[in-house]
Amino acid sequence: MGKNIVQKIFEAHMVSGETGEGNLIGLKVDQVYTQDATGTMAWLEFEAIGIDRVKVPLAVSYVDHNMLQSNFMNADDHLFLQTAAAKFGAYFSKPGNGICHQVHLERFAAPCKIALGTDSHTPTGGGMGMIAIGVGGLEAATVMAGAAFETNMPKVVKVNLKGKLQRPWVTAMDIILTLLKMLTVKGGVGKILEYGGEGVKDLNVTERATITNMGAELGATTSIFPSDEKTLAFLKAQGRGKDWIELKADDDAEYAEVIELDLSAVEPMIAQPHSPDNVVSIKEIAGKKVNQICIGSCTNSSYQAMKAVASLLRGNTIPEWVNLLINPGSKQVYEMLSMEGLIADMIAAGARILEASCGPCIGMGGAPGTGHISIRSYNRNFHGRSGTKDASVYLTNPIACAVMAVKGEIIDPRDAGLHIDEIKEPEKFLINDNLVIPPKADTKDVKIIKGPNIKEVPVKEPFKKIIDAEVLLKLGNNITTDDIMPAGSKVLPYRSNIPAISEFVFENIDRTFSKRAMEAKESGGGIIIGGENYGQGSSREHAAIAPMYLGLQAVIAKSFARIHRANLINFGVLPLLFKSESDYEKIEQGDRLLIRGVIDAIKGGQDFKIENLTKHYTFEVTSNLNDREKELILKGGLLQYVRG
Ligand code: MIC
Ligand code: SF4
Repeated sequence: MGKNIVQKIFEAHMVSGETGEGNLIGLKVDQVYTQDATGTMAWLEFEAIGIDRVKVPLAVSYVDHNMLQSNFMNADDHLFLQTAAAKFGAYFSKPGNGICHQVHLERFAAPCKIALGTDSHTPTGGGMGMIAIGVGGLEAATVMAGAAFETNMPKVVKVNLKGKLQRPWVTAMDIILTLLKMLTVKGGVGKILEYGGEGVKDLNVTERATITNMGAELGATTSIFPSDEKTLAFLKAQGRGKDWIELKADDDAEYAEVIELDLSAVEPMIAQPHSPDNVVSIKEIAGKKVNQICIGSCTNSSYQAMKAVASLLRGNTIPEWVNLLINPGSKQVYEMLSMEGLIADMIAAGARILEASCGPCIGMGGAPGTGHISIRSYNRNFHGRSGTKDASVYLTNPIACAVMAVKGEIIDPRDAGLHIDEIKEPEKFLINDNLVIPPKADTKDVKIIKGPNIKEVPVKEPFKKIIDAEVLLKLGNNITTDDIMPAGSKVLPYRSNIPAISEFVFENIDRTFSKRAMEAKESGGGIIIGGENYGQGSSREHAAIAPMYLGLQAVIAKSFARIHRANLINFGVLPLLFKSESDYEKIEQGDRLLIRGVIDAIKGGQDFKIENLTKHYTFEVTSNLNDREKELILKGGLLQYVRG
């Protein structure tokens, strides 16, 4: 029987288990990378494990999220990360070098490798033909310390592309928005999307990367493209032709499912507030006046995309009611645009050019005004994520963004009467890695420097036989990690300080949460009730550690997003699933729940009977843990498990 791409890479990296849907497998990992907002925890966790040097062939620590230095905290974190990378043998990508996913794609990603990153958009590397998976910091730390990456084998779904995009107005972003419309933010859960078919050759590596990047919004474990001549051309242009290997699925490869997509039928699309799957064609909502446009982020920051934006802006000017912000994704792209005078075109049109970092995407500056409409070429438009609760954030392709910046309203780019040059990726990129510090051989004299805001990683007490806890909050479907642990310029600097950041848990949903949780901690702790896809979005393990620090014992939900579920388990919090959805309806905030025989249930059949002491009825839940997860949750979490 023929093999698909995913099977080929997995089999070449397998150290335990067998490929086959649902099986627990152990994989040898080639590359691990961290970014600053999740990296401080990851490197503190690596230090706590007590290993001298990373054991993976390549580790990179990036700084790209916490770039607004309004006091000492972020700068101290950067220095901690730099000295930790120096101590433990990782590359360090300095602030200013760019967004981790874009830089990684340019300088390190390679076909047939497996990479883990402490960020949910790590699948960007799938555009290069690698398996790139987003994980929590502790997962990354244990892999860097030499462990295999253990996971249940996801379903492999083929996305069969045919035809060609209607260029130049329709872009790769419209492909992934079309898929989000078809499949929704839950559509990829438990799946790897493998792209194939004739249409693949219409897309270059950075376009493929836009699609795999935003596959995270489908909830997919990752997404991957084949490695072909386009991959070779990109690697050669990056001076890395030797990293190329061909990778393609066998003709008779099998898939759990096949999704057909005709590229020639894809229209310019836009995701409306407040979810990346709330997608319509731009035409359907044309005419709305816009206040802010943001172009860039890890989704749409390639040289090609930025040059197209510059070509559209050239000779035009933005109207008086529009603010245009542009954040190129990497220093490489930024430097090239500057040398070619393209930044000048953007500035002349009225753009505010930001540094090569995440910026407004994560609410690190650039928050829209009250009730404003912000159009972004980014990947997430969750409620409040921009930093302004009542702003309406829309997501669309970078060319459409530039057109809307000029016209001041939502408009199908094909109807705007503007000129755009047809632009391709260059044959040679400018290579200047002066902001990347390579690992050193001798690290014994290196001192790790920790500023006063950097605190130890808290750990959880292992479970007792009984959980007797209060329902602190009942929530609906698709709760994001931004809802659980908000980001933004006020909160992000506390990423290395769990006691301080825990005060912001669920801040945008219920301001009293952390206070109530702390009180409940004294008398047995808390339980959260969630709907479908609980914890979608970011990989931030703070959405698990901070609630754990506040005494959270369990989350009972209809279903969980993959990374958040793993983060809960890694920090000793039980993810429980309702057996009957009608029980979800009956529970209310404030109910007291009693779960007996917790340890036996985890070790045994994983069926738990819960008594609702307030409403006097019993209901059943299950935990669905694999053997490794059972063991580590019983120890109180992954850190205690790896320390033995
Ligand atoms: C995001 O896009 O939500 C982030 C910020 O990049 C996160 C990581 C984080 O919260 O630090 C992600 O995608 O994992
Ligand atoms: Fe940064 Fe936004 Fe990409 Fe997350 S989605 S890595 S915040 S640019």
